[in-house]
Amino acid sequence: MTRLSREFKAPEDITTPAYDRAGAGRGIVHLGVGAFHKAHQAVYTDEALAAGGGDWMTTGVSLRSGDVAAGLNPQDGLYTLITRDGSGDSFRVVGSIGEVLVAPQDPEAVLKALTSPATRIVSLTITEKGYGLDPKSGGLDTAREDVAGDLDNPENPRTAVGFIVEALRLRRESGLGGFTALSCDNLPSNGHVLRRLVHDYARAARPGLSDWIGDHVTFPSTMVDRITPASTDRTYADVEAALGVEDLAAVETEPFTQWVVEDDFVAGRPAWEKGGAIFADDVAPYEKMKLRMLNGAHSMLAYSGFLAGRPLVRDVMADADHAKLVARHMKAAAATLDPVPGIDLGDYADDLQTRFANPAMAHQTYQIAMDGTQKLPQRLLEAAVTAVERRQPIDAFAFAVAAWMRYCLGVAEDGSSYALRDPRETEIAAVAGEAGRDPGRLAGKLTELPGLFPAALSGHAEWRNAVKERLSTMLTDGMRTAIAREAQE
Ligand code: CS2
Repeated sequence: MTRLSREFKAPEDITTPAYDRAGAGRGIVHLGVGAFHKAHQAVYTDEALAAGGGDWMTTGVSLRSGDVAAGLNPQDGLYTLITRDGSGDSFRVVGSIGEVLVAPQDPEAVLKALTSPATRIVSLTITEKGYGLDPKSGGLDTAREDVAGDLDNPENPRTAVGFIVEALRLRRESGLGGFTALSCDNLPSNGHVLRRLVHDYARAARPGLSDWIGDHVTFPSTMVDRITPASTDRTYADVEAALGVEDLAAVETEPFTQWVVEDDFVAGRPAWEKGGAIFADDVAPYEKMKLRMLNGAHSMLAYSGFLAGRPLVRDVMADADHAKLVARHMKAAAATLDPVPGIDLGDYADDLQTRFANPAMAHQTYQIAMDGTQKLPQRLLEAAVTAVERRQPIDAFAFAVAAWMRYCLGVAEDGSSYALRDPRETEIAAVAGEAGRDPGRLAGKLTELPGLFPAALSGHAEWRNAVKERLSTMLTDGMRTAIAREAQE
């Protein structure tokens, strides 16, 4: 089987890049090219290039492993995107990524791309833990090993923020302008977060650079949304069957896609609106809505679903009680939000449930369960604080948090163990080891993990009790019973 490459002639019904890929310059460097970027921003850029041209091809960067590069580079950056729903699959070949650099293998090449005069946007999908954020201060966690290492040796960065600041220093030195730094991760006010971290880092490593950054770099916030499961053998096999070509970079996703972006770019941007992006003055309300309703419900169903023996999101939705808890969660989350311009939150919740139930998507609960300590605050805990303040029901949030605590034990109900895949897993394992299956002790110790739970919850007796009781049911009677009981309330 030949491999996908620029020589490939696609069957007629398959969309392929309708623009001059080799002739278009590289205007974007994207840090963290993974399945999500390939199913989301890269498609908007592909549409923008097809509609209006421009020098907006992307140089991808992997900050850790070489896997994505090994898939994409031999294919000239091309890959197939499968869109799946109940009515069948559709395929298109996306061409907006020119090549992928692997930072640990060739950091010089990454700095060269970042300091190219053509680079005008540096975008990021590096996951929550990639930012080096100290949840307590909201600033840079200078005690973190990778951050501290970069601060000691800023010319040879390893972290995303380290690369950005070093690139900006070099750009200033050679008389170039700045760029737009565009965070596309699931963090509230992601642009503000990134701005703060970049300035904290610059002040610590490069005194004097911070003012220049203030004048030459913007940090628009964005809300991103497209459910993208990790690719599997089935993804590759389906592309082979449909296109007659081997594609080791293929990704699969759902039909729905959404991107709300603050229109604050220092040196231009692609016509992303051609791909359906929405430009808004303030994305914060959209982001909060998505984080609390979509991602919050996702995290709840991931922990409870994984432990209830439901490996896929759609398995959760196929169980009437569990689906009821998903709906309840979204409703409780919606009640913590202020009105969102142009959106009916009830309709939004209905649409989310349809998306979660997509019968063609194999989205693993175990995938979503990853990195809980990085996700809980913005998805569940902030909403719970608002619910407490407004004297609204807290049950949905208490159930979700109890499910995470049960998950922290690292042992399934059949006694098999699993990896937590959380940057704080060593700390969690120590806590879980001490507490064992005693719900009061386990809940108490996890609640006291430094920097995780806000005082408004950890010091709130009713909240603590609501969590502990649910955790107790989960440990004594099992997750399925806990779900059934909760659905009756
Ligand atoms: C999910 C998200 O893995 C997760 O934590 O909740 O990746 C989710 O699928 C996306 O945010 C949807 O846009």
